[in-house]
Amino acid sequence: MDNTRRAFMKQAAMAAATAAAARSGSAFALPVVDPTDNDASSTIHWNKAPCRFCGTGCHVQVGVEEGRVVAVAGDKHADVNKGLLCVKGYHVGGILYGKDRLTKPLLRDGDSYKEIAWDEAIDIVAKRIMKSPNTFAFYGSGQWTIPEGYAAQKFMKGGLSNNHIDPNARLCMASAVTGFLATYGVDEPAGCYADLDECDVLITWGNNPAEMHPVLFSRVIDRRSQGEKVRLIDIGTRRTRTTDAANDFLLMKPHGDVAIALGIMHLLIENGTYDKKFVENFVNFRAPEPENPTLQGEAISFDEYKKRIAKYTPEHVSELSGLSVEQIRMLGELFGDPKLKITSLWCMGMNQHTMGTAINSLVHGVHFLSGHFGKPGDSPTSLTGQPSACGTVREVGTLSHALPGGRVVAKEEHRAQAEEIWNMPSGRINATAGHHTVKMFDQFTKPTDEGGDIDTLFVQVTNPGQTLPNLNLLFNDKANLKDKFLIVSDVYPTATTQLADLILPAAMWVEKNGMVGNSERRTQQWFKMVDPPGEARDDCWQTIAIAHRLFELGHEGMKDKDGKFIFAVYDDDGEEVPVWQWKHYYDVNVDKALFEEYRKFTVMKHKNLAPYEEYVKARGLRWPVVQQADGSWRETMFRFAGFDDPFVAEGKEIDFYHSVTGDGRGQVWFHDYQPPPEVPDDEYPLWLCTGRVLEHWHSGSMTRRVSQLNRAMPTAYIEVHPEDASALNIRQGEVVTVESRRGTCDLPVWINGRGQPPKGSIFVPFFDETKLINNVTLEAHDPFSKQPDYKKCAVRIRKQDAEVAKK
Ligand SMILES: Nc1nc2c(c(=O)[nH]1)N[C@H]1C(S)=C(S)[C@@H](COP(=O)(O)OP(=O)(O)OC[C@H]3O[C@@H](n4cnc5c(=O)[nH]c(N)nc54)[C@H](O)[C@@H]3O)O[C@H]1N2
Ligand SMILES: Nc1nc2c(c(=O)[nH]1)N[C@H]1C(S)=C(S)[C@@H](COP(=O)(O)OP(=O)(O)OC[C@H]3O[C@@H](n4cnc5c(=O)[nH]c(N)nc54)[C@H](O)[C@@H]3O)O[C@H]1N2
Ligand code: SF4
Ligand SMILES: [Mo]
Repeated sequence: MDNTRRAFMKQAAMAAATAAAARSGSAFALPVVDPTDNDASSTIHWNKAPCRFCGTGCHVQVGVEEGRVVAVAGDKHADVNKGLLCVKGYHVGGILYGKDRLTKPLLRDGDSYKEIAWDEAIDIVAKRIMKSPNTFAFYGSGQWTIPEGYAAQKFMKGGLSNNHIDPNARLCMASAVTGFLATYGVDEPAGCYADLDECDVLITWGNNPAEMHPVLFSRVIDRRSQGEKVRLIDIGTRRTRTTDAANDFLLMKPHGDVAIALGIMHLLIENGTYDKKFVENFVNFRAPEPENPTLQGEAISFDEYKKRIAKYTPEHVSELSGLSVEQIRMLGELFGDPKLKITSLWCMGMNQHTMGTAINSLVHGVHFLSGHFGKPGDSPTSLTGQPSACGTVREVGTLSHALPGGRVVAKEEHRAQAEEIWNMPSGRINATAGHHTVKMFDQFTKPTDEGGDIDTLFVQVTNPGQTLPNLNLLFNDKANLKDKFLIVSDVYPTATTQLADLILPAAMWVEKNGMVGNSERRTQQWFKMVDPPGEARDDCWQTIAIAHRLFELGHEGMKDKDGKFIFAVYDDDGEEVPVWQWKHYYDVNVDKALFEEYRKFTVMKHKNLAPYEEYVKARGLRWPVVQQADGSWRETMFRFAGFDDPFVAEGKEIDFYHSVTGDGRGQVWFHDYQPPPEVPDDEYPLWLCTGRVLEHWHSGSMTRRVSQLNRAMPTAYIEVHPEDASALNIRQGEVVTVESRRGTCDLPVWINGRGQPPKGSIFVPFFDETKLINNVTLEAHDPFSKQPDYKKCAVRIRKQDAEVAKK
């Protein structure tokens, strides 16, 4: 890229991604170095790593001096971000250096904690598990590295024969997964980020990439600023930063997306503009069974499909969705135009949805029916939120029903494959799925004598005490249950550590080796660059150390068929390295050993990964990665498309080679519209939507400790429409109480703020641990994905009485 274009792209990205920080007067530096050549005269040593935060998966260059991260720059060699970063990326180094990092294991001692040695901490955990292995559960994360998740997975399903392992990605990507499985028979997007460089039309279905995937979004804004025509259509329930950049904003009612997708399909059929060739060659039609619907559903004919879709006329869809008839017709015409290249993007609006599986399948269906599929820029692309929700959760399969490489515990053949790779006796893996997240916490916070069958819970790299829905139901009751034991590995004190019985201090990001996988199937690797503070240690080491203590205590599951420790790692001379002892953990590359074992799973469902060393050289590679005749490794940009995907049958244009119907075809689903799980009424007259802001990462545990980010967005707030505010007699900045049937939260009011909800609707971000909006949200979830709906529930606003206001 020439210098002018680079400078320009920097500008465009900064404008799109960091306007908020700039407006609030906070300054941050652009990279002033070219870190790619380590200069011998400099005392700063540079190395590559993916950014710690979002699923975009930008690469940064990390500058280390005297054992500390002192600088961070965008990595111009990275295809994802080409040298750019958003405001969180530029400040990612700061997250290591909050003043209150956890540095010692802490054991609850009445109302306070006492410091204990690691050996004792590991022993306490192992003995609790030994006493009752089946009532133990592991709650993990899409922010686990791939080796961390793989170790946890093997420990639970292979070691303990216990499937109670589930990640926070259940709250995030589960509906995308079930949508892909129902449609393609295999998970994860066909397209990649290059679609954003090629599309003529970009549709965001209720997501806000200007703040949540800012560098990715800047790719589109950049094209536009250079005079290319890209039409941006933002469908959503509130105006956001993304709306500011959109040509069209289509304001819908909550759940309106389902009606809109059905309406587009109706018009494609009615106008005869569906893609006849695509339909004839590449798809089947499907619908849920009338009784006891399953994820697979049942086949229906195209005629039957036409009959069912007939009622979704623009007029009916307008009523259900709140869009005008003209807006629906406009969408129908766009998809009916074969000359356009249309990319759909979505994230939590469609996933955190009690019809999450359905709406995911329907949007894929819109693209199939219209033939907008299989060409660069013409693609339905589900975005991932966390840096490794794809790599660690979906690919490693750390969900309660899954095994690595797209395998599931329910299938005997799949269990046998895992047992073989793990060299474990046949029958070791339990065939029954474990508890999904909501169930897991429900069981953990229910008294044992009332059937609460989880009594020890290990939480790594996630903060459920702030981020689970309906905290009063799913988390806060832990405080009163003395026989329940909560173990939390984190880097800072959080809402979750507050109720912990044992706190384990963790090493984070470049304090350890790691690998993650982003939204576009890109697997990325980095090396440890600095030491963690105090006695903080890697999550993967914690798991292995607990496993080894169990091995010492005689737990049979910690042995393979030959009696060897299930996490045995060998050096180049074939000697076992005692990696369960911290002082030896970095004698070998444990990540590499685990990754090479995990790779064996990835060839089973065409999710092939390259050897570890290939990722050391690259800024990530998109799977499937296959070896070429000349020995080199080739990544895949466009899956299922004959021109790029190595697994498409010879001569085929499109091949859904994991088709659930076994005929290479994808499924176009029909689902009837259903209303949201809770709807405003006289008592609770407002919609509440929750989500995020540019400057903060989720629970804010990391970003609120970086002063530049914290100053830019110091507090959570409630966005209220001016007319609602005046009807309620509330003023800008006034603190009010948001109340639902489940709980309350006090927040300052922001009228005409960052985002603008329509009349009758409010929005609250969830990053602020002093203002827990999840006391208010709803745990209702999709029947297939079990993902809860954080995007809509019924609330009211109460003015605080004079007494409270004075305090
Ligand atoms: N700055 C920052 N970036 C992040 C994160 C972060 O914490 N901070 N987190 C990352 C993670 S893990 C995730 S999952 C993503 C989330 O990224 P997004 O999904 O883009 O963001 P949210 O703020 O969760 O979603 C809010 C949107 O939900 C839409 N919505 C509400 N109801 C409905 C509905 O019924 N249907 C549809 N289709 N849409 C609806 C609204 O239009 C609203 O704008 O962000 C990732 N990126
Ligand atoms: N109201 C509302 N709630 C939501 C959502 C919403 O839209 N609205 N979205 C949901 C979604 S999509 C998501 S993904 C979840 C996210 O929810 P969480 O995963 O609970 O939130 P995070 O803040 O990312 O939690 C990560 C934790 O790990 C710690 N940490 C960082 N690095 C390390 C490490 O290397 N090791 C260890 N052990 N700890 C580390 C951090 O300090 C932090 O406490 O929130 C969900 N909750
Ligand atoms: S867009 Fe996401 S991955 Fe890229 S710098 Fe920002 S937070 Fe990091
Ligand atoms: Mo997420």
